[in-house]
Amino acid sequence: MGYMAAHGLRRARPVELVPGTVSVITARMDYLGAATAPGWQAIELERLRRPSEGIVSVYARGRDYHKVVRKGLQQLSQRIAAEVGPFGHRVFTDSAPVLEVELAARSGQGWRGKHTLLLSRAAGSMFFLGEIYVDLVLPLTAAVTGHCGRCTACMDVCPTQAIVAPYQLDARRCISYLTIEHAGPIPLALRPLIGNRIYGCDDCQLICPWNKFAQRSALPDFDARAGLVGSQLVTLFGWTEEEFLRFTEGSPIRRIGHERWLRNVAVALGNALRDREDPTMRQALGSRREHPSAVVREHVAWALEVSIV
Ligand code: B12
Ligand code: SF4
Ligand code: SF4
Repeated sequence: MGYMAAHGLRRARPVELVPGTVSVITARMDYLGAATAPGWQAIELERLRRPSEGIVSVYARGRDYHKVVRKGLQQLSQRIAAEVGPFGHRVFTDSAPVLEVELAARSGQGWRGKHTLLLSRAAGSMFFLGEIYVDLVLPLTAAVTGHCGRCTACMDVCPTQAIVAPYQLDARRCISYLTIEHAGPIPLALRPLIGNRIYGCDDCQLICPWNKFAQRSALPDFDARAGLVGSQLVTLFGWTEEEFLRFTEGSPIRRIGHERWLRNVAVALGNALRDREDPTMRQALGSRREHPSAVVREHVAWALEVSIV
């Protein structure tokens, strides 16, 4: 994530990113799939207790949000242009040096929860953020007050204790960082804490009481794809590179590539074996012992070793 330091204060100064920017329109897009069951938080927490199942975090089970949010923001820009005439603008979502949570908080989309994500009374936190930088003078919307109160549930539940203080995250400990952004070996001390989370992590949001108000998306884009929910680790570990690319086409998961995918699933298999001996899992791991990637080989060896103890 070196890009954050590289961009420095440009991240906090919209006009340096897009000259001529006068206002920023912020937006949220809810991403729970339309078919999400009532009581979904408990259902998701239950998955964590099934070590042989691989968990892909909720936001990544459908289509890549970058495309979906950008398209929505472009449509919104066109509608604004139809009302006010042509205007200078650029849309962003997680694609540029933009402090999205801070902008959303300052413009009243919600408040920053202690887990650092944006949280709203009307929609919890299960949404993406996006912005339109515009050269129009717009009336400012006011920030809202926070409603975390004395709650610390997200801090307490975090498996790696990555939320080191309220509103402060040590990304190096966050499972989302470790399984998605981080290249190379996952630190040994953190591997057992990752459990069966193979892409991202939702724990701090699953436990948050405000997420009972999380909204379902009206778009089919965020419907969960077959294979990404409820699959066994052994099946996911068996995907060839070609299958990985096919099953993750148009999904944000594709970005991590097959090697990191195998690394993550190997960690989860090691954790499952630690919970209960299983010849099928051991066999699956064994089949990748000679994988061309040193990172995969090392994680496979760790997974096979750790369980013998
Ligand atoms: C880097 C990043 C990560 C990192 C670090 C996360 C973090 N909390 O910082 C990792 C990989 C860990 C991560 C994980 C996740 N992420 Co992320 N991530 C980002 C990204 C690209 C940048 C965030 C960032 O800048 N962090 C750095 C810190 C320092 O900045 P900050 O916390 O925003 O706020 C500080 C500054 O604003 C500063 N500040 C305030 N005013 C000013 C003024 C000046 C002048 C300066 C210098 C600073 C400053 O003070 C604040 C407090 O320290 C954003 C998209 C974006 N471009 O913003 C998505 C984003 C935050 N992530 C998102 C999501 C969904 C997730 C996950 C839930 C995914 C998952 N399920 O696995 C997890 C949640 C983990 C968590 N509890 O945060 C969404 C959040 C939506 C929401 N409801 O808030 C975003 C907004 C992407 C999007 N477009 O929707 N993410
Ligand atoms: S996403 Fe997971 S690891 Fe990261 S802060 Fe939240 S609970 Fe902790
Ligand atoms: S779990 Fe509690 S402290 Fe954390 S964001 Fe939600 S309300 Fe705030």
